[in-house]
Amino acid sequence: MLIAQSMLILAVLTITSASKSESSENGWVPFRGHLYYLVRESLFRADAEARCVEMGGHLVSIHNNAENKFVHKLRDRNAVWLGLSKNGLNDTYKWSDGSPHDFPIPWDLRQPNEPWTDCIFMAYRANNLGRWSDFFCDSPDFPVYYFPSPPYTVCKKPQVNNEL
Ligand SMILES: [Ca+2]
Repeated sequence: MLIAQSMLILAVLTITSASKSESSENGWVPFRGHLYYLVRESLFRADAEARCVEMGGHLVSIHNNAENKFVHKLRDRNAVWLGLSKNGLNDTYKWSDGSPHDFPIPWDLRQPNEPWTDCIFMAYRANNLGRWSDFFCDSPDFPVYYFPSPPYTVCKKPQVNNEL
């Protein structure tokens, strides 16, 4: 009985220390070699990228389904800017951090629907599974269902060992 109790306590301690190591104290959250930060402030796209650069990173880039799921969870149901943008009508997308555009865009329902807009974000919806939408980069008139408006921001930077 005593052994069983000791093992239970050990298990609880192990779980506690594991979950603590997954979130760094300065608000950056690690995932597979990078750190991510949810900036809870409504910003136009250019200001959002500038904020991420100030913090040593860029707007988040996403390269596979696992990373998209992670960012979707981190954003906590807020609309958030992604680092992907398009150059006018030529349909050439690029990430602000310079990484390759190697992940097929998981468009939300009825997206993309504004070919004259250049910026990409995850819209607020409880059930959209982290799919993406296009919209103007600097419109003060985001529809209310894109709450918050303009969106919050997810920044990303490489994880360096001495930062955790
Ligand atoms: Ca759209």
